[in-house]
Amino acid sequence: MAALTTCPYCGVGCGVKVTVDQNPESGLATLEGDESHPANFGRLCVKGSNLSDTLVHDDRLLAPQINGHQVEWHEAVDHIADKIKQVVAKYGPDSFAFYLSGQILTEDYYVANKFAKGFIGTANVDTNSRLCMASAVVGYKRAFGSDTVPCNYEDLELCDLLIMVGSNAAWTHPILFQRIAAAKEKRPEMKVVVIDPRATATCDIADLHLAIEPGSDAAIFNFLLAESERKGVVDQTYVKKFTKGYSDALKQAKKQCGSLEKTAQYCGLSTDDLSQLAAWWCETDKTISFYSQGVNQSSSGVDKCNAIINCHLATARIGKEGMGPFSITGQPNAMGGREVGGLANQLAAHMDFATPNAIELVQRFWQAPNMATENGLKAVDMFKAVEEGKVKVLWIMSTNPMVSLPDTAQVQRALEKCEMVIVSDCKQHTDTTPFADVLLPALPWSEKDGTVTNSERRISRQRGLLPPRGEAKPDWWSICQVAGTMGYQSGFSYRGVDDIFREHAALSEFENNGKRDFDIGYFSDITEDEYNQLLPIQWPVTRHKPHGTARMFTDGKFFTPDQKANFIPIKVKKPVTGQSKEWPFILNTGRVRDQWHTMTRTGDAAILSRHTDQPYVEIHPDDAAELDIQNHALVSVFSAYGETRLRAKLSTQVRRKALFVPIHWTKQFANQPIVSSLIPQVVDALSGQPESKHAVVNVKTISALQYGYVISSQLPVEHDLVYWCRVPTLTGERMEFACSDDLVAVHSLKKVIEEKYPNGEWMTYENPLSLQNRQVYLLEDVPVALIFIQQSPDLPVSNWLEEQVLANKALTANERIALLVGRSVDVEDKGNIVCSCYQVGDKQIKAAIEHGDMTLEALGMTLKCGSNCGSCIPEIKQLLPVLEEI
Ligand SMILES: Nc1nc2c(c(=O)[nH]1)N[C@H]1C(S)=C(S)[C@@H](COP(=O)(O)OP(=O)(O)OC[C@H]3O[C@@H](n4cnc5c(=O)[nH]c(N)nc54)[C@H](O)[C@@H]3O)O[C@H]1N2
Ligand SMILES: Nc1nc2c(c(=O)[nH]1)N[C@H]1C(S)=C(S)[C@@H](COP(=O)(O)OP(=O)(O)OC[C@H]3O[C@@H](n4cnc5c(=O)[nH]c(N)nc54)[C@H](O)[C@@H]3O)O[C@H]1N2
Ligand code: SF4
Ligand SMILES: [Mo]
Repeated sequence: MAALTTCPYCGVGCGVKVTVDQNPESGLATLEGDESHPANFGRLCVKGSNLSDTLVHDDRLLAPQINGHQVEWHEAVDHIADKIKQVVAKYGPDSFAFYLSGQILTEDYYVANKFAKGFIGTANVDTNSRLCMASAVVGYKRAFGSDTVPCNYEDLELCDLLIMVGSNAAWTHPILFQRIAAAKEKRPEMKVVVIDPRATATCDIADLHLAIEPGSDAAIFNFLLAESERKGVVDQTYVKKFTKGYSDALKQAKKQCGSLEKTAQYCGLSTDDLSQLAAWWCETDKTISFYSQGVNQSSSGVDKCNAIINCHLATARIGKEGMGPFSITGQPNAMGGREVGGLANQLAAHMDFATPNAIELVQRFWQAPNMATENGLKAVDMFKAVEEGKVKVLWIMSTNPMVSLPDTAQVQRALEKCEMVIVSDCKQHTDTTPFADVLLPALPWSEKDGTVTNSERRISRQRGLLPPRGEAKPDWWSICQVAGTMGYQSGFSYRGVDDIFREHAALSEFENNGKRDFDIGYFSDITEDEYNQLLPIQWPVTRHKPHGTARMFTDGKFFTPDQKANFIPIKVKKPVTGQSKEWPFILNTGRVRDQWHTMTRTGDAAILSRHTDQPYVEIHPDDAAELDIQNHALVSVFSAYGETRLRAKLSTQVRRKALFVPIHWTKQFANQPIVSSLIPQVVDALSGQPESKHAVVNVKTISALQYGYVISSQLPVEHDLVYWCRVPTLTGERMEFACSDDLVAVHSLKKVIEEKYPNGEWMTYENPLSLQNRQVYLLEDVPVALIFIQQSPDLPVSNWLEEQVLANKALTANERIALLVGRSVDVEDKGNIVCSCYQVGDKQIKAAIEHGDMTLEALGMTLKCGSNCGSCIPEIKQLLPVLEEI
């Protein structure tokens, strides 16, 4: 029977319909979009469609471990409980800290927050959401008095002007992007503006792309505020009745950004483009500003958010259909974390330590013996305190800080110094697990059970569909075990996940009476069955509003003491680090289409690796020419904090003197790919969010004597290589490498292969002209390894070649020759995969275009590309006009 659940990737929160295989151990039999879910109405993007391939099976962490030795749960729990008791007695409650994640479920979050803030007595509960939406939270709270997303997804379809600021939604929130694209296709008069220093796939639907100077967003919105006043589009009645602080904000905006020319110059834009945006802004009532990490991950992220919100308050474009300032969240449950208050500067259920009577109220509700009374440490400060020896026990849950926090060298020092690092994860090997003293096995998606909240405040169920493997347990359960062992059984003896949800709902309603926006009191007495049947619903869900709430602030009342929204005067600031002769490049970081974060789930799926197979740095061709960097060359991108080794990708999509590096690759996949190692721990003073989109760096080529790859099963890297990178294939992997010696590394690789597959034979082919060398290792005529080497870095890669190795098929004489020369005569070379769903490559698309398929629809008919999830449509469209000119 089909069961409904929610996608565990991005904050769109799409509904997924699955059937479980007859033998549940083997996974899911079918997986498709849930037509009844209001986020996606049945559609899934490429990551969602491939969820079955990314169930965590390989390298699963299946039992608790202490110092690398497998133990029983009760031993691990006793060990942790003893240590927490000991450090709290000796150094006080703040010697303990949780570092959580927007990917745990609301119920996990609730229990962690309660345990730390009510029972241990510390507010050192922070999360990777600090790196993600902390600035957006503070922006909303400063303006509205509460962390409330006013709009919903439908508004994105109803608006007439959509300003996408620092968002590459085409790749990061694909289903929402497709809803927007479909709305625009229906109503071409709807305008879309993209503000991003890079030209991205999102620009595909843009009427205007403003490739701004990095970090200059606030100036644009200050200018729009000044312009709104000049053009008379400020709603003076609304401003007077429902807001305060307008004139100060306007004064400040005019002071720095009153002039079109000066603002355009500051933002690196043409006056025509900026005035076009201002004209559309002034004439369009139904406007949404949709913002993401290009806004949040900045040393002035909160100010950027408030510069945007100011404009919406001034024009009363909030609380109505098709308008509002819309911060889109990244993770599947960053919103749930915000709701329970799982951040160091929140208390619980949208109450802060500074909220009058809140500490006493929560203490009474929890019956808590040791209430925390003030803010705890935010992520970056938390890791500093760990390094300083102030935090002695750190419990990391569902996040990979050795990859995602800025200045990973500092993170490593902190983890090495810490007396006890506990890591709860589903994987045995991540970049963080080697630093754990205690490893706790958690349930991944499909096994874990609970609720998540998406970007439009919609609570949905993630359901436990498959049986838990090994000794893995829910995260909430492990916390309750530790709390119980420390003597707090009464607060943590939940019978099941529904019990936790009811308590969470009851706290949201407790002595609330409309004072707090977050209220799901309607659920405080639902039964287990009702919880299991819960349909997606937008909070608040109260006894007066049992069907949820589509939009907030419809009555102009806010959650500040006088119910008026605040304008905030915004002083425009540049990013903290500036370019210099030593550090001439600005480094920007972000996501690629088919990978998720640190690749612990998507990294092993061959299909998802074909779109972008290895870590790269995007550099403008003119900058590359000056530095003599060729496309696909190996380069070192380095800063005062660290070094990465990447492939160069020449592209005019980045500005001059700007680089872009994806965040995903880790030491599990390449030798030195971690972009966060280059980024200083510069944070926004108000939100503590790191400036992850901005560092100053330099770049140079790396030279090697030999470049090549080996296709086989996973091989250990035993030799010192200048570069290596693992790319999963359908039957094993391709490991690309570069070495600085003349073939010593290749000999050592061959030895590893011979040891792994004894009694095989090598066939070798050397092309005397190109000096390319290809060696195939056969075991009873079946190729089990293939090594290719040449003296230049731009390696010819072919999916066909990869599919022949370990295919369990003996080769004919002709096939042997084809393999040695590296290509089959009768199999088409697809080129780089563009459409992951149907595995259609750019060479196939270009050929079809040459044969007359000049539209997306025609290509879809011929090759099927773009006709399933649609995530690749922007890229297919990019191929179209280029070839039309031929
Ligand atoms: N495929 C995929 N999708 C994901 C994720 C993933 O890992 N993979 N992760 C999810 C998560 S947790 C998050 S938070 C979201 C993030 O979603 P997004 O914020 O859309 O993604 P990013 O690529 O981090 O950054 C967005 C854009 O900000 C731009 N930018 C950089 N500096 C500036 C600036 O100063 N001003 C402006 N206006 N723009 C700037 C970058 O060039 C980039 O194109 O994605 C979610 N979705
Ligand atoms: N330079 C730079 N740095 C960035 C960003 C950027 O744009 N640029 N973006 C930032 C943002 S927005 C984000 S959200 C972060 C993301 O960064 P991380 O949170 O570090 O990335 P993930 O790979 O999602 O880590 C999740 C970990 O939890 C494990 N896991 C999955 N499910 C569960 C579960 O249910 N329970 C437990 N216990 N473990 C589980 C996974 O195996 C994985 O190891 O990166 C941030 N860092
Ligand atoms: S857009 Fe894709 S990744 Fe995001 S929730 Fe939907 S299916 Fe999952
Ligand atoms: Mo995020």
